Amino acid sequence: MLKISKQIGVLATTLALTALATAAALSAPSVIVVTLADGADAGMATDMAMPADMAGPPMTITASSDKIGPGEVTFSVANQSSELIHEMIVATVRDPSAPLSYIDADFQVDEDAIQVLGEVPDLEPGKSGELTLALDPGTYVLFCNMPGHYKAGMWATITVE
Ligand SMILES: [Cu+2]
Repeated sequence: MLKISKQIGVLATTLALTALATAAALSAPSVIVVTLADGADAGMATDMAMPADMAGPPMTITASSDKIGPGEVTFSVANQSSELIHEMIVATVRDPSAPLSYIDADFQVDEDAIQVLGEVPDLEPGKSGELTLALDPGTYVLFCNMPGHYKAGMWATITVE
């Protein structure tokens, strides 16, 4: 009797684990579609001699949702530019009211001063890429760090809660 009840116990445990695995498989990661874009003659905006506010058409990074639940998130990133390379970097935002640390001489966000969680780097025009991260509640910034692009407008924030 003891042996049989032990086996039933093992079976029950196995069934419970199977149920957990099935539940995990069913809750697919959230997907955020991210679009990277720039104006028709956005080549102007790469002219480093110009201040960002005079740099021609704005560059944009657009997320399909700015608020999601915690857990696995897949960023499906498409560079819609016809001529420029863009990228998407995901970083933790400790203080949503403060701008990211910036290196003026390089026209780039200082990636060493922030907590970068992952990126879809250097997407050629028309190309796409994916990044999956497990995100805890908090605020995150998505941005492109090709020189000049952050200040030209390529950043967006998302909230996980
Ligand atoms: Cu860019």
